[in-house]
Amino acid sequence: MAKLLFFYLLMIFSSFILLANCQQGNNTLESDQFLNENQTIVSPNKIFELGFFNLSDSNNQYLGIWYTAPKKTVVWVANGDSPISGGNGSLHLTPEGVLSLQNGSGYIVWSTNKRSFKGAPEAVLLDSGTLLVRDTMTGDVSWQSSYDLSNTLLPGMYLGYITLPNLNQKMQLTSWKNDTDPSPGSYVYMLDHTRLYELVIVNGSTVIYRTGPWTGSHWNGMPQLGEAGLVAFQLNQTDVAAYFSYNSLNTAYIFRLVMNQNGTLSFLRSNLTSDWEEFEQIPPANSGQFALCGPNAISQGTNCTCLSAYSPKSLNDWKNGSFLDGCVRSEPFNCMKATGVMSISNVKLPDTINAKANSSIRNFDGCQMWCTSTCNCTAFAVLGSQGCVGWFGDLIDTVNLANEQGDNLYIRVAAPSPPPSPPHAPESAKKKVTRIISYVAMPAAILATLAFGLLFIQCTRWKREREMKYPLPNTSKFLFLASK
Ligand SMILES: *[C@@H]1O[C@H](CO)[C@@H](O)[C@H](O)[C@H]1NC(C)=O
Ligand SMILES: *[C@@H]1O[C@H](CO)[C@@H](O)[C@H](O)[C@H]1NC(C)=O
Ligand SMILES: *[C@@H]1O[C@H](CO)[C@@H](O)[C@H](O)[C@H]1NC(C)=O
Ligand SMILES: *[C@@H]1O[C@H](CO)[C@@H](O)[C@H](O)[C@H]1NC(C)=O
Ligand SMILES: *[C@@H]1O[C@H](CO)[C@@H](O)[C@H](O)[C@H]1NC(C)=O
Ligand SMILES: *[C@@H]1O[C@H](CO)[C@@H](O)[C@H](O)[C@H]1NC(C)=O
Ligand SMILES: *[C@@H]1O[C@H](CO)[C@@H](O)[C@H](O)[C@H]1NC(C)=O
Ligand SMILES: *[C@@H]1O[C@H](CO)[C@@H](O)[C@H](O)[C@H]1NC(C)=O
Ligand SMILES: *[C@@H]1O[C@H](CO)[C@@H](O)[C@H](O)[C@H]1NC(C)=O
Ligand SMILES: *[C@@H]1O[C@H](CO)[C@@H](O)[C@H](O)[C@H]1NC(C)=O
Ligand SMILES: *[C@@H]1O[C@H](CO)[C@@H](O)[C@H](O)[C@H]1NC(C)=O
Ligand SMILES: CC(=O)N[C@H]1CO[C@H](CO)[C@@H](O)[C@@H]1O
Repeated sequence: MAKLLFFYLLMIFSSFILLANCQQGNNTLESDQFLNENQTIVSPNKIFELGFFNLSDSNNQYLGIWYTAPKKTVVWVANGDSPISGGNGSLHLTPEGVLSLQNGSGYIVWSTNKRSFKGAPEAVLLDSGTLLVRDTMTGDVSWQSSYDLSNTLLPGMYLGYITLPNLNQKMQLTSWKNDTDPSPGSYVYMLDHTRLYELVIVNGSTVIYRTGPWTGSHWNGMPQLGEAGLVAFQLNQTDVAAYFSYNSLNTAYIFRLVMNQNGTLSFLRSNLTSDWEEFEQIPPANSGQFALCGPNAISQGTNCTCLSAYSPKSLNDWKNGSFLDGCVRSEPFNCMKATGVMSISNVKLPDTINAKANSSIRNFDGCQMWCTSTCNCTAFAVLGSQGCVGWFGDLIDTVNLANEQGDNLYIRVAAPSPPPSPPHAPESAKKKVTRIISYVAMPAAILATLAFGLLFIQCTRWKREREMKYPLPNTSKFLFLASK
C-alpha cells in the first residue's frame, strides 16, 4: 500500500515537472518543426504570442507577434508586404536555422538568412517580444525580430544601426499603409547620425519632425517624456553602432511606441486590465512640425518670431502669416564684432545638421570663447554629454518649449550692442522696416562688402595671433566677450 502511494506521489511529482517543461517548451520552435496557421507559440510569462493573423475579412494572412493583453495588439509582422492568400500558411525552422514562411502550396513568401550552426537551431519567443533563432549548443543568436522592426518599438528594443563585417543593420520604425495593410507606409522613425544623434521622422526623404539632440539622459526637444517617470531613455554609441532604447520604470505598465500611418508617433501604456492609453503624441498636436517658421525664427505652437538679432526676410509675407522664408540678420553678421551673445531659454535647439559638438568643452565660458573665436559659428549651447555645441549658418527649427525644460541657446551678436531685450519679444514693425531699408540700400551694401573683405583679412590675422581673451564674469541675459 505504502509502495503504491509512493508510486502515485512520484507520478504526480513527475507530471508536474513534465508540465513545467512542457510549458517552457511552448515558447520554442525546434529544428525542422512547423507552426501551422492554427498554432501559436507563447512567451514564458504569456505576455507575447507568435502566430498567424489577419487584419480584416480579406484572405490576407500574416505571421506576427502580438501582446496578448489588454487585447490582441500586433507589434511585429514578418511578411507585411507579402501576405499569404488562400490560407494554410506555415512557418518552418529548417535544420540550417532558416525561418521560412510559406503559403499553402509551399511557396516561400518570407525567410531569414542562412548562418552556420554548431548544434541544432531553435526559434524562441521571449517575454520582451523578440523572436530569435539561436544555436542550442553555443547560444549564439543568428537572427532576431527586433533587428527587423515593423511600426512598433517595445521597451529594451533598439532604434539605430550596427555596422559590422557580418552584420550591417538599420533598426527603424516604418508606418503601416493603413490599419488593414501592414506593408511599409510613408513614415520612418530613425536615429539620424548625420545630425548630432537626433531621432527624426521622415516622410520619404523629407524630415517632418526631429527630437532635438541627445543630452545624455533625454532628447533636448522632448524633456517632458523623461520627466514623467514612466520610462528611462538610453543612447549607446560605439565605433560600429549607435542605438536608442527606452525602458519601463514602472512595472505596473506595459508600453509600446508606434509610428502611426498619419506621420505621428504614439507612446502608449496599459496596466494590462485597462485598454491602451496614449500618454504622449509626437509631435504634439499643432506644433513641432519641422522648420515651421523657416530659418532663424522660433516657433511657439503655430506662431513664429524672429530670433534675437534677426528680422523677417520678407516683412509682407511675415505679416500675412507666411513664415517659410524665415528671418535674416538685422545687421550683417560680422565675425570680428560678433563677440556678444543673446540667450534664449527653454528651447528645442536648432537642427544639428549644421552643428558640431566639442565634448571636451563643458562650461559656458569655454564654449562662448570657442564659438566667438570661430569665424562662422553663429550660435552655441552647452548640452550635457555633448558638451559645447556650435552652429554654422542658419538656425532651423528652433522651438519655444515654454515652461517645459528645453535648453539655452546663445546667439552671437555684435558687441557692444543694444540693451538686453526679453526673449522672443517681437520688435516693433517700424524698427524692422527701417532696418530692412538700410540693409538693401546700395551704398550700405558696397560698404558692407568692403568692410567684410577687410574684416575677413583681419579675422584670419586675428585667428593666427589669437591670444586668450578673458570673458567677463557676467551671467545676465546679455553677455559679451571683451575684445582687445
Ligand atoms: C485551421 O482551422 C480552420 C478552421 O477550424 C480549418 O479550416 C483549417 O483547415 C485549419 N488549418 C490547418 C492547417 O489545420
Ligand atoms: C481572420 O481571423 C479571424 C480570427 O482572428 C477568423 O475568425 C477569420 O475567419 C479570419 N478571416 C479569414 C478570411 O481568414
Ligand atoms: C488547407 O489544407 C487542408 C489539408 O491539406 C485542405 O483540406 C484545405 O482545403 C486547405 N485550405 C485552403 C484554404 O487551401
Ligand atoms: C502560393 O504562392 C504562389 C506564388 O505566388 C502561387 O502561385 C500559389 O497559387 C500560392 N498558393 C496558394 C495555396 O495560395
Ligand atoms: C488600405 O490600403 C489598401 C491598399 O494598400 C487598400 O486597398 C485598402 O482599402 C485600405 N484600407 C483602408 C481601411 O483604408
Ligand atoms: C508626406 O508626403 C505626402 C506626399 O508627398 C504628403 O501628401 C503628406 O501630406 C506628407 N505628410 C506629412 C505629415 O507631411
Ligand atoms: C547603454 O548606456 C547605458 C547608460 O547610458 C548603460 O547603462 C548601458 O549598460 C549601455 N548598454 C550597453 C549595451 O552598452
Ligand atoms: C494620427 O493617428 C493617431 C493614431 O491613430 C491618432 O491618435 C492621431 O490623432 C492622428 N493625428 C492626426 C493629426 O490625424
Ligand atoms: C488599471 O487602470 C484602470 C483605469 O485606469 C483601473 O480602473 C484599474 O484598477 C487598473 N488596474 C490595475 C490592475 O491596476
Ligand atoms: C499665437 O499668437 C496669437 C496672436 O498673437 C495668440 O493669441 C496665441 O496665444 C499665440 N499662441 C501661442 C501658442 O503662443
Ligand atoms: C567655417 O568657415 C571656414 C572658412 O571659411 C571653412 O573652412 C569651414 O569649413 C567652415 N566651417 C563650417 C562648419 O561651415
Ligand atoms: C506549438 C504549440 O504547442 N503551441 C501551443 C502553445 O500554447 C498555446 C496555448 O497556451 C496553444 O494555443 C498553442 O497551440
